[in-house]
Amino acid sequence: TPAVGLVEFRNVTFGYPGAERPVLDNVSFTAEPGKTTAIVGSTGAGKTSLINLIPRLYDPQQGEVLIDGVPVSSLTRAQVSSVVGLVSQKPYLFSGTIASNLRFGRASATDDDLWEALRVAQGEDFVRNKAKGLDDPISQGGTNVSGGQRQRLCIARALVAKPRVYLFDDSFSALDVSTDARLREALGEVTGDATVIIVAQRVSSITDADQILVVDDGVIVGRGTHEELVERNETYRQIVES
Ligand code: DGT
Ligand code: MG
Repeated sequence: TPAVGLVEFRNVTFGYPGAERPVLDNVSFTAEPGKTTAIVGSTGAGKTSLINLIPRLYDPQQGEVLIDGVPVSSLTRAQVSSVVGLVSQKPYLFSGTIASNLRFGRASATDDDLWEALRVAQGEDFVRNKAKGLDDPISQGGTNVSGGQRQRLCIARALVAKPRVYLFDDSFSALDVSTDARLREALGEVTGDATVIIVAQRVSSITDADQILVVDDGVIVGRGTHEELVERNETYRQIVES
């Protein structure tokens, strides 16, 4: 059955193996299809740890992460990956070509699909300027393209896979403000009824999110819209002002 992509955390507590204290403490929230959930918080707050639990990079010690009511712990990583597209904070490209990197996980994608994903990810121009276009070589780790280009290729890769759940971990930080704004607008048009979860350093890029979760030291200390949080959440106000 095709997944809808409703993501739910139920009282999730998680600590890294061998660490003394958990990095996430009793986290509960729901991220709905067709909506954007943003996660903000200072460095080390636990944002990456939180979203990495969704594709099962780690499993929580307590509580449950569910997709469409099914605990992800009952699914294989491959099954979760067919529903969830993670653009990680350290975007990774492997040795090959631009096309092979973009097709990772969806070998059947056509060149048109790749160009469409690049258009949305604001990577179309720089790929067109490459001597071999989509067939231009990428070195191991993507060291022959810039950090911002790496980010855009990894965003495009996620778009090519057309997941039900998009996870963007600080994926727009290397983009200038106007590119960020254009990308977010194009993204809104193509993600449609998928579930979008965005970890953001730059609050200005997520003020229009349907729901914002404020994470501090592994705990959700606030949730609401930008307007609501500015009004009543001190931690959020500090992040906005910083
Ligand atoms: P950021 O990306 O700098 O804004 O920070 P967050 O909010 O993404 O924080 P996160 O989840 O990377 O780290 C939360 C805490 O967990 C922090 O004290 C560092 C620790 N931590 C992160 N990754 C690992 C890991 O792989 N192993 C261990 N033992 N600790 C980790
Ligand atoms: Mg992080």
